[in-house]
Amino acid sequence: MSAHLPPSELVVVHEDVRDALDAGVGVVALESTILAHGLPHPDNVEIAGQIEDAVRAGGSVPATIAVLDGTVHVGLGATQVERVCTDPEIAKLSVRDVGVAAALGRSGATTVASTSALAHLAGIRVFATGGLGGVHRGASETFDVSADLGVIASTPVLVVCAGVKSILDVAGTLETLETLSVPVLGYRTDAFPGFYLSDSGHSVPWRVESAEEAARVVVTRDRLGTDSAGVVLANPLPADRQVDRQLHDRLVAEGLALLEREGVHGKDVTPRLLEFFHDSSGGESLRANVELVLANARLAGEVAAEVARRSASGELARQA
Ligand code: PSU
Ligand code: MN
Repeated sequence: MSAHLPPSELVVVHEDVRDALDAGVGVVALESTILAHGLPHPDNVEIAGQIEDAVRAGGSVPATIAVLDGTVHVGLGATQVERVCTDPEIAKLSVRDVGVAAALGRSGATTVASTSALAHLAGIRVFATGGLGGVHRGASETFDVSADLGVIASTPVLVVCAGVKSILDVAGTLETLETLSVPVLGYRTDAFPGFYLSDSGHSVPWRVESAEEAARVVVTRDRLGTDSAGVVLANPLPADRQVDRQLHDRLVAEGLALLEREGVHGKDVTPRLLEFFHDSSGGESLRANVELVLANARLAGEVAAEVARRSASGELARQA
């Protein structure tokens, strides 16, 4: 699938990313909202580098995506990553915000939704993150359903994540993914992960045993052309690395009460909760968060490398 890139004053693809795409090397998109709004400063700067290294260890090239002074960047240099991690003016941009930020010359970090959309524009097929946005508890009253779900449903990018947090309505999120025709694959698991927990208590419809199998799903779906939905690849923390369940349940209950008390809503919900978890878990939530993001980046690196390899050999087969 070739990318139809917008003009370069709007979207700049980093040289390393462009070279990798041209050479048929795997590329993994990375979101910047987890850096700017999901992980505490100053740890986020070092973690950003570790995430990129994990993609490389998986055999692919990382492309962290953000909007800086009105320009979309697909692939950031170290100074730009540092700015995303440090600048308090960095907004949180979902897809609807990207064009506005571009027009007004603003800067912002991209969510799962906007990162997927921009990755697709650049011809990137695989994306790694921590947790997906989803259906919030009480959504039947508040209508708070993350734009992540709708965008994944219409954007052919595979997203590696550790499920969704149990602050969300996990069952409702899975039902919505089914309604939107987004395939959900468990990586070596039958259970949909619960971010800090290895098992959310809900099952996944499909299970794959390897990066190679996940890549085969991407390439086969492309060749079949049934639809242009993305794929969710759910990668759980190993059971012995998950957050203690009692601590987890306490944090979720207290976090939800805090939102209520502070009247937090809309796009501030997730960042506020993450901040609360990091402040109140004695480092446990951060430890687990970092481990799962690194594991997802590594796996995404392996899947993207395999997708690239299969796509290249498909090209050769067609030319022969
Ligand atoms: N889940 C996490 N950490 C995060 C996010 C989600 O565990 O940082 C971020 C992602 O960028 C995701 C966004 O796309 O929050 C979803 O926000 P909302 O619910 O406002 O759509
Ligand atoms: Mn929301």
